[in-house]
Amino acid sequence: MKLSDLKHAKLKKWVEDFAALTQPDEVVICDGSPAQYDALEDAAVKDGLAIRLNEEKKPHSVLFRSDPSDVARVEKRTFIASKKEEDAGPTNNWIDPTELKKEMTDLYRGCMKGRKMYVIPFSMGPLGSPIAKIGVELTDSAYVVMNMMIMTRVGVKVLDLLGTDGYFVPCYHSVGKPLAPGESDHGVWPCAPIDHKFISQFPETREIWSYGSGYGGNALLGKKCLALRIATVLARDEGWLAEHMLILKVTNPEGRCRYVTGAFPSACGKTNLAMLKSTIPGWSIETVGDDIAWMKFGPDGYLHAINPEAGFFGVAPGTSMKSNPNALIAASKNTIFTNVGLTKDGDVWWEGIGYDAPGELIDWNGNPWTQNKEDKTQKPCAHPNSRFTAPAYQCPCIAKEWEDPAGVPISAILFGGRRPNTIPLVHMSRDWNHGVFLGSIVGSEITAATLDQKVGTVRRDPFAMLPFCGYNMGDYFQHWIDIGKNAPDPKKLPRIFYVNWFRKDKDGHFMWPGYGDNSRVLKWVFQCCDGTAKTVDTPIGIMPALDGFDKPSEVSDETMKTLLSVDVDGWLKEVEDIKTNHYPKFGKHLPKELAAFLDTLEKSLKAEKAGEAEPAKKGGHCGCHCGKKN
Ligand code: OXD
Ligand code: MN
Repeated sequence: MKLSDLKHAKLKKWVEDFAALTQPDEVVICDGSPAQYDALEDAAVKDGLAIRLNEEKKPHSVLFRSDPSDVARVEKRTFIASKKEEDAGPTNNWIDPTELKKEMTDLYRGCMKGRKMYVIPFSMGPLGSPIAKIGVELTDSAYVVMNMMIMTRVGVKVLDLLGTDGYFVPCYHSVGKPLAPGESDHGVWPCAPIDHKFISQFPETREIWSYGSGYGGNALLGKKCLALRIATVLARDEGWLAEHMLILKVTNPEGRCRYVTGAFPSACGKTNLAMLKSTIPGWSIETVGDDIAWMKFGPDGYLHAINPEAGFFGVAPGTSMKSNPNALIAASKNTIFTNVGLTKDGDVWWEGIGYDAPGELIDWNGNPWTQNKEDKTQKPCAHPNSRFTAPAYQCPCIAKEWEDPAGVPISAILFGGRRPNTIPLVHMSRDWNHGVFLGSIVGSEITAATLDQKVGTVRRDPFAMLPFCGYNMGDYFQHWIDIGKNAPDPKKLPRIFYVNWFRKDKDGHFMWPGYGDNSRVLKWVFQCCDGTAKTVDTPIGIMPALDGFDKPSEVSDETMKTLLSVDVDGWLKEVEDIKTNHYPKFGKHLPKELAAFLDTLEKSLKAEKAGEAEPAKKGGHCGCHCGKKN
C-alpha cells in the first residue's frame, strides 16, 4: 500500500507534511498483514536489533535489547502542554504548548534521515465499537510498529473505518537518531539523550508528540499517551471514563458471572490479578484486560467497559508458572521480548521465572552472565522492567467477550496499593461518592528510595492515575463525581471497593497469601453486588463479617481478624497525611464532597477511639446505592 492510496485527504496531507519535516528515505503504510510483520522482523534481525529465538522453544518470537538509557517510561520528560498551567494541574509537568511545539519541531527537522517512516493506523478497542477510538502513529521505529501490531488493531481495516474524513488522534514519534548516508544501526538501539526525550500530550488539540525514546509507553503511543492521557480528556468532555484498570470476569459455581475493574499503581500485580487462578472450588476468573479500561454507560444503564488494547505489555521478572501461568502461556509464541536474558539454546530467562538459569546466558546488556546465587550483589540478568509483548488472544483465560464491541457491564470497581499497614484486606464504599473518595486517596508505600520520598512513606497515586491523567487531577475527581450524578440509573452504578493484598506482620511477613487466594476477596465482592454478603458497618466503610468470609486454611483466625479490622490509630494518621500532604495540592479544584468525606471519616474514627461509636452493625448490605439495608 502506498501513500497515494490513502483516501482520507486530511490524513494524507498530515503524513506528507510530517515526512517533509522529518525527511525519511521512504514512507511505508502499515496494512496490518502478517507478511508485513514478518518483513519488519526480518529487517530488525538483519540490522542486529533483534535476535530470533529458538523456533521450538518460542515459535515466531524475537528478543530486542534496548539502550541502557532507554528502559522505562520517563515521567520527568512527560509533559501535559495545555494553554494554561492550571489545566495541567499540580501532578503533571506542564510546558507552554507553543514553545514546546517550536522546540520539538526543531528536533523533528530531518530526524528520520536514512530511515523509513511508518504510518500506523490503529484502533484502540474492538473495531467499530461505540467506545473505541482511532489513532494514527507516524514513527521511524520498526520495533514500535511490531509492538503496535500486537498491542492494538492495525491496518487496512482501520483505514476503511476512517473512510475519507473520519476522526483520528494524530501521534508523532521518532527515536531521534537520524542516520548518515550509508550508516545503519549496527545492532545499537537508536534513541536520543535524556534531555532530548519528550513525551508530550496536547490536550486541547488532542495531539501526541513523542521524541527520543523507543521504549514502551514512551513510544507505543496507543497505550499510556492515547488510551490514558488524551483519552481522559476525551472522556471528561464526552461523559465517560478512561482508566488505568484491569477488567476481569468472575463466574460463581451456579455459572452466573460479574465483571470487575481494578486500578492499582504500576508494579502492584495488576496482570497477575487479571489472570489469577481461583483457589475456591467452582469459582473461576477470566481476563478481559490487564491495564486499561474505557467505561461508558450502555443503553441498559450500566457502565460498560472495553479493553482498548489487544495485547499484554507485561513485566517479565517475577512471572512464573506459579505466579502467573496464564501470562507465561500467552507469551509462549508470537511474542516480542525486550531486555530479558537469553539462554544458549535460544530461549529467554529472567529472575523469578521459577527455575535456575541454565548455564551461561547473555544478559540484557548483551554480556555473558552466569547465575551465582551466593553473590547477593550480582546484577540481574534481565532488566527489572524487561517486558513481553504478547497477543491477548493467546491467553488461556481470556474471556470470550473480550472483543465484544458493546463492552462488558461492570458490577464492581476495585482500588488498591501496596500498604504494609493500616489498610484492611477489603472494604466497600457506602456509595458512589464515598468510592470516589477512596480512589482519590490510593497510595503505595515507598519501598526503595528511588523517588524523592523517604522509604516507608506513602506515595499517593489517586486512582493509580498519577502519571496518566491528561488534565488537572482535582477536575478529574470532579468528573468521577459527575459520572455518578449523571448516571442514567444510580442503582446500576458499580460498587466501589478498596483492597490491600500487601499487609505485613510485625516480623515483616505478608499476612495474606495473595495470588489465587485473592479470588476469596472477589467472591465477597460478588456477594456484595448480589446483596448476599455478610457485612459489618465500620467507621471506614462496609467490611466482611469474619464468619462471612471464605478464609484460606493456612491463614489463622487471629491473622484474619487483623486483616479485617479497622486500625483506628493507623487511619487517623492516614487522615492527617491526606489533610496535610495530599488534598491541599488540589486547592480550589478539590471537590467539596471529598473534603467532607475526610472530615466525616476523622470524626467517626475519633468517636470510635473515644468509645462513643455504636457497636459495629452486622447485616447484609443490599449492594446497590439506594442506601437500604436488608
Ligand atoms: C505499565 C505501567 O507499564 O503502568 O503498564 O507502568
Ligand atoms: Mn499500567
